[in-house]
Amino acid sequence: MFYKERAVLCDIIKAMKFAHLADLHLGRKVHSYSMIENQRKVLEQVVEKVIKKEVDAVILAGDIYDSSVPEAEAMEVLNEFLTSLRAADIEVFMIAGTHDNGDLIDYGAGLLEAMDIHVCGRWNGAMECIDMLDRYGPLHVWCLPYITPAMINRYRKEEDAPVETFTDAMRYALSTAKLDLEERNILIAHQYFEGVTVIEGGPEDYLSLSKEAVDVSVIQGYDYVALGHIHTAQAVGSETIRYSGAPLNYSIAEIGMEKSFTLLTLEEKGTFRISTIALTPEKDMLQISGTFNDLISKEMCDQYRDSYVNIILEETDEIPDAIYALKEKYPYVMGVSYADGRVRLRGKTEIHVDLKDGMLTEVRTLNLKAPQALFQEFYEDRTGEKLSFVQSQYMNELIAKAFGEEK
Ligand SMILES: [Mn+2]
Repeated sequence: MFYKERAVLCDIIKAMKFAHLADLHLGRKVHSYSMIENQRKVLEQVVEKVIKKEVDAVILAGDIYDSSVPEAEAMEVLNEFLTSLRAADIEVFMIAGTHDNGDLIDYGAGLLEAMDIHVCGRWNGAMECIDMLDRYGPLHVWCLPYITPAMINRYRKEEDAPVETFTDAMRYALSTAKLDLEERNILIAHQYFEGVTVIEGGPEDYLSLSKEAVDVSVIQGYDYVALGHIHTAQAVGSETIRYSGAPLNYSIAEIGMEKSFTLLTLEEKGTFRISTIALTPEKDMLQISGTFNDLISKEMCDQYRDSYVNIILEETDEIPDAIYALKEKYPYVMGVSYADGRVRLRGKTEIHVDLKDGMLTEVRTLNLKAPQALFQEFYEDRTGEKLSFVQSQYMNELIAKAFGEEK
């Protein structure tokens, strides 16, 4: 058993107040634009708000970084955030998510622990618990980093059958926590639970999520469950099992959605208060539309130049090189498409697909190659192999279907 046990005599005269955040994705690039300044600013806003709300502890429920090899500036932003929280005497609980490298999150864990920053990057065979105390008695915070069946099996005992599904993995992980149901318990985790709302075309990888689905009924006995992984704030199964959502929008599909963090006050066992605190991004993500001439007008450019914009062109005819002209006016253009949703492929058109976000970001006419030939080249570039006969036949069918009469 690997336990971290510690009694914290924290502010014994009042109820504990937690701010629950997740999915910071520090270092995230959206359509190749760095989000780091926006992230720095939104975390400054979080610090301001948690101080004002007299929060005792901040929970970061995974996906701290966007990458398992975060860039220096992403680490710098996390460092600034943690330092500001500690300067305000706020404790921190932090677990690793799907995007994080657990070993990296665990780096310096012992030193951070001494600073009241509790990190849990790796599954070590049993749930870790940090014990706290307030005027209502003991409060146990259980930390579970993102787990997969393979990670669980690595640590399971000889006599245990290997777990196969994510639900079984979660059930097993939770079984290692010796819960005292008379006392208050918080769980921090980063998994995908069945029944949550995921935005189509949003930041989460839809396909891999469905393989990871966990049945929410495996969670029993916790007074609050602080989840990460799904970027839209929501409760799942019960009011006290919640995703805080990400603090910023990270995809076009999320445009117009409000971002927030969750504020939790735990009083005596069974009594709690939950609210959400809205966050305002320094640089907004917006959708703007108009004719090409509207869009390049001074008024529109002045208004939206500093925002991340998804542009909808209200034109029936194609404007050659529209994206380049628009990129000059709007430095943070995330995508350009036509209002009728059709991709113009008159003649032979080169298509650029930003695969990271799985979205079509550019269409430009170069009178070069047919889509079939372009896909062939793209496939070869990515895999180093040529399409097989069956594969190219399949692609031809798909392309014929997608582009229909304009083929
Ligand atoms: Mn995430």
